[in-house]
Amino acid sequence: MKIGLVGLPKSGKTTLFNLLTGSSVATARYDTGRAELHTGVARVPDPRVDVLRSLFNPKKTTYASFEVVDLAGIAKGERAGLETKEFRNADALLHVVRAFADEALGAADPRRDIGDLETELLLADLEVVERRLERLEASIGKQRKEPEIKERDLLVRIKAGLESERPLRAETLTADEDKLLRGFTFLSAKPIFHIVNLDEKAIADGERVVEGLRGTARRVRTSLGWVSAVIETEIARLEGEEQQAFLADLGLAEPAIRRVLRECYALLGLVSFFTVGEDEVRAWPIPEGTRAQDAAGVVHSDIARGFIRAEVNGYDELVAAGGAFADLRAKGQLRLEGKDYIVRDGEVCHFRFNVAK
Ligand SMILES: Nc1nc2c(ncn2[C@@H]2O[C@H](COP(=O)(O)OP(=O)(O)OP(=O)(O)O)[C@@H](O)[C@H]2O)c(=O)[nH]1
Ligand SMILES: [Mg+2]
Repeated sequence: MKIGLVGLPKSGKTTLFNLLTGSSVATARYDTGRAELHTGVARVPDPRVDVLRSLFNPKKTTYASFEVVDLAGIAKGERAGLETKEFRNADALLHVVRAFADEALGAADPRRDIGDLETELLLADLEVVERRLERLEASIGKQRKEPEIKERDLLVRIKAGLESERPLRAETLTADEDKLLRGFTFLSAKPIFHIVNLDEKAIADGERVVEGLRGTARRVRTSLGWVSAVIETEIARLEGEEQQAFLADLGLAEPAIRRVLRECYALLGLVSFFTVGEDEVRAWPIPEGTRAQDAAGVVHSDIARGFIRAEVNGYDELVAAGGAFADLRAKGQLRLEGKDYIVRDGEVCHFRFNVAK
């Protein structure tokens, strides 16, 4: 799963990209004239993984992750810049909204920028819909084909929504309709997270700023949050007690980027199941509602193919038992589930499988 960073030029996208992925791509106050695309992997902090690690002392610990793609800034009216394959294929958008002061860029206005970006997404989708409708009408004019008529009617409906400024993510669609539209990779259909990039002096105000913007951001599959990217970069450079002291000075319980990572993960519709053992403790990302057999396939395609049963237990029970599976079994807390069982967030799974040689 992949999240795409969007936002006006110089809003702090690359700074945030570095924070999310632990990269160190150069950021610049002034335009370098280069439109670069960066991709990286973000690791999702999960205290449960830390606890499981302390229980099992594995050789290796692996956190859940997702991909991040960072593009050049998109100025108002320049939505052509959104036409990158990597970006069209993103599963969700992370919109970096500048709220820090910068003389060269003028006064910050997060409300305006959120509105402008939403409009660019709507207009980009509207162009696609209009182009497709023209073709469909021409084809239907020659010969009436049922699937084309169905598609036209659906596009006419969503066009009306887009024209009244309703993003596609707010549209109620049947599974069939959803499937029909998927190929278009509509931008306003992607879940979006508007993240306000605050001035370092304003972080005590973070929650208030976000609350003030609630009415602006359309609610469906839309989140709002804040970060102060530059100060977070400083926090990330510190370790242990030094970091704790610095956070305490700022009035933060943890680096804000940790919260952002978890929120991105949730926005992508991902949850984690765990596998544990002496070799590895690992969190595996799966879309919410994934069947046990498909979850097994995330670990290895052979395990999905030869799937017999999943031994499943809750995270809390395992921690309460100090990691002793024998105790869980004795208490009847180790369940055997079939391939259609829906794996839930935080469950520990052990797959039984058999692959014919
Ligand atoms: N004061 C302040 N400056 C910031 C903050 N975040 C980013 N900046 C600065 O803004 C400038 C641009 O940051 P980038 O991360 O390169 O912004 P960008 O959105 O990737 O820019 P483009 O890719 O050129 O559109 C840099 O000089 C950053 O140091 C912040 O939270 N506070
Ligand atoms: Mg950049």
